[in-house]
Amino acid sequence: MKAKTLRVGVVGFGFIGPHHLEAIRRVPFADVTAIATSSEQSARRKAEQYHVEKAYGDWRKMVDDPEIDVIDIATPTHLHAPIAVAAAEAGKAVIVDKPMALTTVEAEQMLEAATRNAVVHAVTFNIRYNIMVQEARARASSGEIGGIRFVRGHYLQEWLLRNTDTNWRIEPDMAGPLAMVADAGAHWYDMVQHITGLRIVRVLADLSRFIHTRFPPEGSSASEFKVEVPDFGLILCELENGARGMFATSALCAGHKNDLTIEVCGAEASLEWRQERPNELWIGHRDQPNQVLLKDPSLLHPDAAAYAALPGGHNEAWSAAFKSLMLNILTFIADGRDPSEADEISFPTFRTGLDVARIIDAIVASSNAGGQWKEVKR
Ligand code: SOE
Repeated sequence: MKAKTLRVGVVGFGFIGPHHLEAIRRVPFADVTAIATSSEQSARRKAEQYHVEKAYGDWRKMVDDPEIDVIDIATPTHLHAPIAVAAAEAGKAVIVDKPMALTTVEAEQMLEAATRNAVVHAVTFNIRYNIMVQEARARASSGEIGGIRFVRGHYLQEWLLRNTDTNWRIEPDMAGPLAMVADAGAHWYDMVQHITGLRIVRVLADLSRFIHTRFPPEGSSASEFKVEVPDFGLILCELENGARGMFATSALCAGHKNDLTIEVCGAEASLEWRQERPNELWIGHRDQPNQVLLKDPSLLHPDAAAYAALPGGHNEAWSAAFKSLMLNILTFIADGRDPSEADEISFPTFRTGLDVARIIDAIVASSNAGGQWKEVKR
């Protein structure tokens, strides 16, 4: 029986904040007891809607609240660093949505503050914890697919298809200079490294833009604006064992709702996972028919089956993955574990977030150099 209920304060309650709250509330020994948004009024309204005890119009007051144990940051990326550093200085565990920060410098500051204050720190690379992604990781890391030679994939969506589509994610001062290449790409770069156990060591980027001016929809208070970020990113990469990778990302692809795909090709077999078919894992063979493994804990590697709460045929996907990640993080905090003992596998810490930020930096450098191979500086 955990000693007491972990009291979590969530900062930011737009798209992802409510999903953080839901995942946290599925952990039996935790609760969201406070939320902070950009105004007292909106915080109160959302706190009432989600039955949250406390509402803050200023996140600093929530960070200073002695009755909050964990600060969970679900704001746009530009606010991650100041909130995370303040929370660490206040001695509170810190959970940050991905990508961790706008820049590597910010990420280093966040890791330094968390380390110096000896607080648990985590980044919600949630997609990793889909059960069949964990099956892919178990098979790749066990060596059963052979040495990794090639990874490929994409993260394609459609919500920026029209020139009237806008969102904070394409505003450089809120989401950085790469938009989807960093925002959605962060998931893929992390998953390559998580599944294969191999680091991305260099990249070559070709970034392009197709919509140069966006016109917010009728009635919007926003005015038309010149787009400064890429609409499309093509990334080649090399892994530390010499394997090669190929990634494409855009939110201008009609029909792709939330299409992250990753394939790992080994010397013996291939594995492919698609987020839009999350309970399946495709297994490619040379000397036997290919397989599509449907999530069934009785057929999975124990490390993957451990993430399944339901038997075969009962779909578990995006929300279940987020719950699994929050359970791993909050269990580690509730058990009073030493933050330096976090293994990066059961949950990604700021060390993983910083590593992905360094990959993104190398992509920026490659693009700025007109598409030259650039090393990931570690
Ligand atoms: C990007 O469009 C995005 O919103 C990511 O930021 C989220 O992490 C992903 O879950 C859905 O797509």
